[in-house]
Amino acid sequence: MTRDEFLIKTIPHERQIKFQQLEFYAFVHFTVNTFTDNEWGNGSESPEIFNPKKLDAEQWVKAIKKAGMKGLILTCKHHDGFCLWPSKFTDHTVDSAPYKNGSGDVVKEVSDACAKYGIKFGVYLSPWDRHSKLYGYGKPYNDFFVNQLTELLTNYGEVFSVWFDGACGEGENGKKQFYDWDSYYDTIRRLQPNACINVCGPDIRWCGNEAGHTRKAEWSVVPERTRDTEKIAEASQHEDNEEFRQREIKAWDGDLGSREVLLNEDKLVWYPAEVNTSIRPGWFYHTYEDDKVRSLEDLINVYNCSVGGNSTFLLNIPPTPDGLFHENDVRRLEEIGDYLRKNFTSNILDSAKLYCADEMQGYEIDNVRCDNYDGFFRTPDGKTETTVEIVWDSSVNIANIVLKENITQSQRIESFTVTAVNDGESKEIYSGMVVGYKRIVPLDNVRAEKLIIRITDSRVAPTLSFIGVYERI
Ligand code: FUL
Repeated sequence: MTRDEFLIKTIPHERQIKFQQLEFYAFVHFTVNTFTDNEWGNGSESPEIFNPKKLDAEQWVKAIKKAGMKGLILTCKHHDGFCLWPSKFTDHTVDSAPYKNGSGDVVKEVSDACAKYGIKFGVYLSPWDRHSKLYGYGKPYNDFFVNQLTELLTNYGEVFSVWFDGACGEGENGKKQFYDWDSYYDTIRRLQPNACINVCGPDIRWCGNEAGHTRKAEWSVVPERTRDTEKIAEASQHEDNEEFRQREIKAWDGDLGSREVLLNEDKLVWYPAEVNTSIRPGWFYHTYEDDKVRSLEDLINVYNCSVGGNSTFLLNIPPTPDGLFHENDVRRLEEIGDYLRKNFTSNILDSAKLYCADEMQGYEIDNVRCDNYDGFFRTPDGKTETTVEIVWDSSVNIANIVLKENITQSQRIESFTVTAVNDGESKEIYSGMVVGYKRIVPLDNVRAEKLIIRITDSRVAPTLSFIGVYERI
């Protein structure tokens, strides 16, 4: 077996494919911090302050749906330990809050609203709990955590994601809590086998920053040790450990999966990136950030680089103390939805002819007209370069090109270029590295009668499951 043949043996689990297909989904940070104006609570906040008088989970869900998002992950418990659901394992919950006279359950309201509007529901449960007296005492805390996880994964319908943060402080005893990740993962696999475990988990990796940046080449096939959660969580505490530092792969390292990086790795995993960032500077709501909602241009750029850069995009929108999304955020979400509809609806590939000299029987180039993995294009093994021509009868205006590999066959394409031909004149208009699940090539109305897509390097043989060429409507 050649090295490249070994690399393409790593493929996604079904749950990872389904997750990546969601593409764009919401984070909602909401807890006592919303009322104290803080980003991190210390666990001593009184539940008395939690009283979102106008809370309307349907308003949140309708707004994210309009933006084209497919899921929502709620901070059911952040580092402060306050539970948005009436957990039986602590009284530091909505039960002790004035909200709905202690009979509220925000997790239920949000999961019900998601179910009503066809949005997937996910849970963020902070392993670091600054309120719990058990924190720092080992097993008793881990049991408590598993009990809370069990409540969330049993009582609120299907969960698509369990999002674990790496933050880990000391307990009141001055001791660090060792998280029993294996028992957390076992609980999730047992109760919600289709859920992906993100960040401090084996299914979806943190892209390495919270600003919304994506690497030029975001690889889904990476060394297994990339997902060593203990090491991510403990990274800062091991700075003096030379041997550890040499072995460690940090989530923010520049290159996680090129051939060179994988050269001496014998254990690889499918571990795709998620880009998580907030629509405002903070994760929680602050009035003073009402005029700091990120611009449409900025967010579209993050979208193109993440969803269109072989990653998923988790965008946080923090509700106000009233329990509503602020009108500025709602407006921006609507604008994103409008932009996506205008730019990715009219696929003019339908009116073009497709040519490729390296077609194989059963893997013809025309298979890329259908956006699924049932039919796809590929070249014969060993043919790592190929050229696809897309030809119209007369010139067209192109706003975006979308390329997708068939990731059930692993991630193979390593570099490609796009050339536009207009009035017989050729010009290379884009050169990129990976494609993976999806590559968006934003072009802003390039005129062309012909496009030439050259795949200039790939592992074993490139696949394409879909090509979209979009004009703006
Ligand atoms: C971080 C947390 O400390 C922030 O408060 C926020 O929840 C972010 C998504 O993850 O690690």
